[in-house]
Amino acid sequence: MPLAKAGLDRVSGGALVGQAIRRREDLPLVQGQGRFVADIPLQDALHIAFLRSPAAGGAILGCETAAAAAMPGVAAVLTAADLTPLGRLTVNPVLPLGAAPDFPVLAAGRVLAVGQPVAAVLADSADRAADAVAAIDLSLKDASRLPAPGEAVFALDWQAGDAGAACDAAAHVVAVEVRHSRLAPCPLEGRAIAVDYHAATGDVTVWLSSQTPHRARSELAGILGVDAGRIRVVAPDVGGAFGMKASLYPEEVLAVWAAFALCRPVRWTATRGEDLLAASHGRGMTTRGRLAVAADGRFLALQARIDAPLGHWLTTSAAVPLWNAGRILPGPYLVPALDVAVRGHADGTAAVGIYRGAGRPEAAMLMERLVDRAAQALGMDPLDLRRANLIPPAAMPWQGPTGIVLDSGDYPRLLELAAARADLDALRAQQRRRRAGGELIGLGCAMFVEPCGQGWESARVRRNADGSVDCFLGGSSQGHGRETACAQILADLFGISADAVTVRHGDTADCPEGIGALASRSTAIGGSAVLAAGREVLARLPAAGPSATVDAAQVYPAEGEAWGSGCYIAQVAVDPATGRVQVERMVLADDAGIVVNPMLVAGQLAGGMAQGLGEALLERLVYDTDGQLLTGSLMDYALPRAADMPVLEIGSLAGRSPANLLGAKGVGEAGTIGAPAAIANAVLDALRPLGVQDLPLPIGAEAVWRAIQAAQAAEPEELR
Ligand code: SMO
Repeated sequence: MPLAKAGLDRVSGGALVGQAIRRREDLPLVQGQGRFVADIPLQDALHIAFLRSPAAGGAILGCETAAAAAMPGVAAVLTAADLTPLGRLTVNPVLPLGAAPDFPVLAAGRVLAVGQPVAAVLADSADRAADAVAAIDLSLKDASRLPAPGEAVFALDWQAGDAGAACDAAAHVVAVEVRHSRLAPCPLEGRAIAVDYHAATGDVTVWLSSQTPHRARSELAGILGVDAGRIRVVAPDVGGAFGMKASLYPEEVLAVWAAFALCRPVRWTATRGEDLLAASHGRGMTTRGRLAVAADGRFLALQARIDAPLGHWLTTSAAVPLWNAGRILPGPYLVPALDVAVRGHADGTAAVGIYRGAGRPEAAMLMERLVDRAAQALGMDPLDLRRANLIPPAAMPWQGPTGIVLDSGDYPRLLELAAARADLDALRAQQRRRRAGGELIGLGCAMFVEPCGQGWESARVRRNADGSVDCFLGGSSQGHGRETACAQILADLFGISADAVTVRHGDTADCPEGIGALASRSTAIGGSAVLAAGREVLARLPAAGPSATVDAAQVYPAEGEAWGSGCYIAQVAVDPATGRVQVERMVLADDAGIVVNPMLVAGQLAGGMAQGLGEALLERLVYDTDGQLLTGSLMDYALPRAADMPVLEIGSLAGRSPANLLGAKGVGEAGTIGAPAAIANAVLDALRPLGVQDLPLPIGAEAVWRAIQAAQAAEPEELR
């Protein structure tokens, strides 16, 4: 894969920032030396298995546990009645969501969704625990079908100008509705927790597959009513998270509660099926938008209504995707009038929360579909229409109509970079030639902006007497190369080799309080915290003398939000006989600000791109009308495979963000944001000669085939 040439705007004139040095994490991981939660040895641990609700609703008439409790190896069978009163999960403070909602750890009185934990068996082996679960007799009254989504539990609105009047008066108004599939984040490592109980102190150590270990500790303390000092949380190697491991889960709270209550080590490792059923899902939004356009192509107004299912309980950041999807509109474009409403609805399904992108892909899909449709209405080239409406770099920082402030970015240059990289004129010529030969070939473009986290992150840096440097991150890692990137920053700063820098993270016992590995914040804000702490150590060095150990901790508050951006161009071929879509080319032009390590950026883009391709073409969680999950295994839920992936052609504009010390922006979610919209636009472009105007997500072979058949049956004028 060609690597991006990063702008080598270095942190300190050193040699490492900007270099594609290899990830220090990889050698042990590929040698099987990784240490994940399930690898943590625990003496005499009890294993948990959960009885999960078989129905989407209904009153619990009885839950007979005596037979299960009498089975060999079973130490306890717990239902809601056995639990002490517990607190609630905190709601992410970025969200205006009033009081914390209910947070049932085990179903009490009623079941709320298929898969909800109702009872927990603790036994001396995972198999014995699972066997005992089968012996629990749960009876439900009026086990119900999937209820219709209820009243909105979350609502936000943004208005600027008079969008309604602008739409009434505009030369063109185009409309798009997009129903996003619900997706399963599917990290390689599922949820896992191992809790050691220290008999001498009554404290616990919690190994948790988490992207937010500090938050997990404070939430556990709050929910259990225990002093946080009695809980140490350690996130060891984490095999991906993608937003799915940012919130604490009922199962995890139960495990820690049980360790305290039974004074025993306890562990639970979710099966893939349990995660598909009961870990948080992503996406699922329905977006409806109208874009008003003047006769000359200027965008005049955007109206959007976005609805999302939130499931039967709310994760910490449940409404963040809605908040993001709304506030990001209209993306990188100048649109003077805007009217956006987002609504989140509780329902009888698994919790829906953040998943890589978290509202950004939905905003990009809506806007980019609208722009392509407007280009069609105007008879304009879709890239020319974008060129005519992009926010110019001279206007930065730009306050958008929802109140966001885009810190920096050169969107026109990004577009030209992508168009040049794709050699768009040649592609168009090729498309005409192949179309004339009967092939269905499409080109699609998508532009997007990517907010990269708000608030603060922290780091502690220690320069040892031998000149080596130790760094303790407040943030954590979900396998995305934090140790390598932070070592590069500090090696440059101290003028030492990267090998002389050790980086620790994920342990609340020795790392400063931090937020975590999410929202594309790790480099932009976390990297800035590392830089700030390192500079503080350097400043103290002269007074301390060369052979002293000097230590400094910094809580770094970002001055503003850094906004990454991108322009992606996809070329697809659609098989007219089967409807199968093949992505032939994928050009990614990104502005990730100061790039610490272009290999990490390329890795982020490839992973995000694979998930974006899955979203566009393959992935969908399906519930039936009874609320049963029909896609409960990876035989039914289609993840992309290596053969589905095109070679990525990556270009990079390394601007500098003024929003943080390092000048970095995020790129961890970029692939998931730009790829679905670019691919969807490309497939629609391929099918436009047949009269196909819309396609459902995912754009699977059957959906495409049906759309082709329907269009041919309708005999569009141009084919007669
Ligand atoms: S969806 Mo991300 O882990 O903020």
